Amino acid sequence: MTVRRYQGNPILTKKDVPYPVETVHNAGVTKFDNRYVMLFRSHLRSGRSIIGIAKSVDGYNFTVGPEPFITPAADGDFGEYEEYGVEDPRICLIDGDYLITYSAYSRHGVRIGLIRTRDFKSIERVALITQADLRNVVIFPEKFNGRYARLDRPHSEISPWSIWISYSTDLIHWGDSRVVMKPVKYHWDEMKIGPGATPIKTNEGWLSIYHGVFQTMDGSVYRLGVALHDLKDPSKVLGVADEWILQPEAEWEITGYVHNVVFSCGAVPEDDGSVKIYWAGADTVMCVGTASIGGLVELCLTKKRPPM
Ligand code: BMA
Repeated sequence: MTVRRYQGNPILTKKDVPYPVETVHNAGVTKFDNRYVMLFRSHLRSGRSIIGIAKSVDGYNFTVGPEPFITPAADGDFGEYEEYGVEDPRICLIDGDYLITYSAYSRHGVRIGLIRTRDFKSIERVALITQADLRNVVIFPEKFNGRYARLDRPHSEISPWSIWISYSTDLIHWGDSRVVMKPVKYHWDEMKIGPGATPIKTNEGWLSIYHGVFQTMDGSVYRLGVALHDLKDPSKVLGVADEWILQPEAEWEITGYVHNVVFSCGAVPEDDGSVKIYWAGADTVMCVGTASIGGLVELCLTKKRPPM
């Protein structure tokens, strides 16, 4: 088995949240101050989303903070573009700053906001870093020739839901974009793909955990897969594993708010060569499992499907 599910799943549900929410899902996770920090999305009864915070010593048992961590801004540009809610945070630690990318929803569409924190107490809204109809942005935790790099996921009818790379010198203005990976026809990820967790550095390359979607008579099935990007030039994809690494199987993955979904926004590499992968089951609860980083890299390099 590629990913070993934790026996105590689900690890976080709405019952663990001390304010009224309907779901706990799509969480970014990182380590800060000897703790695991999880930023998780919750649906309110209005149908709009906010982001909460939970902390853990072991990465499995989390305690939720008393207040939400990110709620839509009240005014200004952020207020206008977050009117319908904030969703799906990813966390990147770079040069001592924790960068949080999240989906900002409004009547103008969905775009990505960037928040910076150093202490997970106060936050600074840096910029809205994409135009509308672009989601799933993960920033690499290192710069390349002085530039930040990110994987993002624009969509067009001609080239649906593909993964692109973009660069920036200031985290605000992004460009030099190019497509790096596309869904493959009649394959588990044939309908959509999108970046999931912040890429993980390995000796062989940057390991990227992404989601892929397959359309069935019973709706979409969301699964997780892995790809490996070149260490020095992350626009180069060295391999994409042909097989998924995780699919909806547990009861809380196959039923819930949106059935048949496993969706990841975060993974934490450990010193022993394993990685804790966090995913939401059915857009309703948070789960965790472990995998061998070396094993995932090997899958990308030895059992490949073409990147495009
Ligand atoms: C995607 C996004 C995610 C969600 C997933 C499964 O398009 O909306 O936030 O988890 O669908 O419903």
